[in-house]
Amino acid sequence: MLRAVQVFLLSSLFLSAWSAAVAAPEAYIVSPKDGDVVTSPVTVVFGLSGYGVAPAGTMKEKTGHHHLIIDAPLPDFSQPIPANDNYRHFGGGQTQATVELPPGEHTIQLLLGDFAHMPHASPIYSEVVTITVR
Ligand SMILES: [Cu+2]
Repeated sequence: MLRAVQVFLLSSLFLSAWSAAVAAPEAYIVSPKDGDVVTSPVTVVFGLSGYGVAPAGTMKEKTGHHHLIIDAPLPDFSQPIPANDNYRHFGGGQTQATVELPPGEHTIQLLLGDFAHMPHASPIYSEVVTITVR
């Protein structure tokens, strides 16, 4: 019985270590939440797991910087991420941003870019969050 418990504990330890090692990196918007009604300016908090945040220009494996996509679709992954009001770069390594948005419904989404503002080979992007600015 004790032996069975030991085997079980060891295998679950091994499994959790293994799944942590192979878990896909993930970008997510911590806040606001999907469906939130907010006032402008809106502070958007960026989340990232499995990868690190590094400023643009820093060539380091498994890192990138955040891009906030506002009211626009994901861009062409084979090109550098556009830079305009709809695709905002946070090349300083910022993990949150405060943006002015006119009243109405808006979508926001994160896309990680590498040192050269390119999406990664397996692009890392968040779910789309829809908010309403009062
Ligand atoms: Cu960029």
